Amino acid sequence: MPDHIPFPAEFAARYRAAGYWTTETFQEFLPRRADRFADHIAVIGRDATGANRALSYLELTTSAERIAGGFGRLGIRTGDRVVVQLPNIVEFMEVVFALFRLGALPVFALPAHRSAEIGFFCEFAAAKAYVIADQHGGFDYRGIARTLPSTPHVIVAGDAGDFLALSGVRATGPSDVTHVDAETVAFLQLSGGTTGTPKLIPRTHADYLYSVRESAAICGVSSATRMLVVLPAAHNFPMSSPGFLGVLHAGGTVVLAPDPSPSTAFSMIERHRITMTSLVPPLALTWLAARKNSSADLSSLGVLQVGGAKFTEEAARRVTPELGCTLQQVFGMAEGLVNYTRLDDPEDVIVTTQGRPISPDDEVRVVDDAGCDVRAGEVGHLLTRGPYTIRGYYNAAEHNKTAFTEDGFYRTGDIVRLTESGYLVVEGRSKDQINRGGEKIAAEEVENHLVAHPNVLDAAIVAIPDAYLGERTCAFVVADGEPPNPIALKSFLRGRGLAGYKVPDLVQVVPEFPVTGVGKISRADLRRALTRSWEKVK
Ligand code: J2J
Repeated sequence: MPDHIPFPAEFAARYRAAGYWTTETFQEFLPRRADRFADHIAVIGRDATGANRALSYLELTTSAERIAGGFGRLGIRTGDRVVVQLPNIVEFMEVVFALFRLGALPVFALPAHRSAEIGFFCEFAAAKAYVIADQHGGFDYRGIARTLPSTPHVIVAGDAGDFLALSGVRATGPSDVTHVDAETVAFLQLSGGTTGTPKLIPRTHADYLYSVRESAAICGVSSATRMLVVLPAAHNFPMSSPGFLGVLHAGGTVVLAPDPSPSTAFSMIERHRITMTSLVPPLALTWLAARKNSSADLSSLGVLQVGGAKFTEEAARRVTPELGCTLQQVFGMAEGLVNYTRLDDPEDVIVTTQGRPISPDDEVRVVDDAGCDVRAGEVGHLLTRGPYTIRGYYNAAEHNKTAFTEDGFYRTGDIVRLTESGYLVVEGRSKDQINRGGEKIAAEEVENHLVAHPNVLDAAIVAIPDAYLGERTCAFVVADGEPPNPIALKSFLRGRGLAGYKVPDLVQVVPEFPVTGVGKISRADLRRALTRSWEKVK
């Protein structure tokens, strides 16, 4: 695929020789597991109609094969992109493995995305189809489908209305399969982004499967693992660290939680004898609080993974005593690098660090503003390169020039420190992104939407500290004429089809932005100045 920047030949050769990259692809991933684990239950969860279902490896494989056949008849071919926006329902698994079977590329949208994001993904990736559930969490996804300008095939799990029903797409016979190469792109993940438009992350079969296999080993996943998927399954963390893919790799059982509330999750843990799950810090805090008033039997839960945003040491120390399981901190990114505390690490390491990389060939550099390596143990910018970290975003030549160094290191935008034993501690962030409880918001993207309002002259989004979410967003706005009403401004953003989590928590109208130095200041400086002025107000 021309839009994908491949690994340089000498690196690819090294990763192959080391056995990291194999010839296995996602096309045969599930059929191979079905050969070994045929009648073992692969996935338990609700379907789009709300019915409970449990599918064996064989049943999931057969179902994915039929849907692949149906997609093929619609003209979806190897290499085509398909935007998938499904909640945690069994059709998510069926559809994703159907696309893998065809060698078509899922673009993993999140359930929280709305028409602004989906319209962009469909157009930017020139998607052949958009797959949704009819409704979820009180929202009707068919409404988004109606806003798509050049509507691709819209395929709906549940009540399709005017669109194509997923149930009707299932073919009777198996699909025609064109074999794909392990070093080609398997799917596009989403980046939290730092710029005006979201970025798409091309991951290859070989690089991703390497991270999945190693993650499963590091996290002790086996055919006895029963994982509860609480976070949206489309997110890189519950997908691959080790995620549902790691569990299916090992022949275990994936259980899909319809919602992340502790009451739902605790009863599912008890009923399904769940052994592991993964959460973002705010959810972990909610679970800790709810545990006090719950008598659910959580004794099967061996490992609770927490990642996506910084988990405070104070909260981390409460996990084992209060939930009775091992904590694993996970510091990862959809671009590649994933760090884990190991299950047998001493408690101090588990509660005070964000883990160490998966691979001995993950290259990690901590550098100062000038790009020079800092002294051991000092704080700096994290740069990384390795066998499962991308060399460039999809179709983003300009952005790639700054997002990666000339020698191919990804600039993570994270400020970290390396401990003597090679563990990473996340100390902050240099990128213009807000991490709202694990949900990433690119400041510039929201600012662009704000300045489209007739009464907004200029806007700057900054993060404000929050005990529960870690950070919330504040929009500082300079008015053009009549000052805009904050509530009206928020509904203006929703009306533009922006995902709810990107709508600022607070809007402050200010007469002008602070000027920090002579001449024109950068937006990054402006955001820093506004963050400081916010700290003073508190
Ligand atoms: C602090 N910041 C963290 C942590 C991610 C596993 C786990 C998480 C993600 C993920 C993932 C953090 N402490 N423990 O893809 O496979 C922030 C950093 C990082 C960014 C990446 C996985 N864990 N972060 O969160 O692509 O700023 O991936 O660069 O969504 O989240 O975000 P994302």
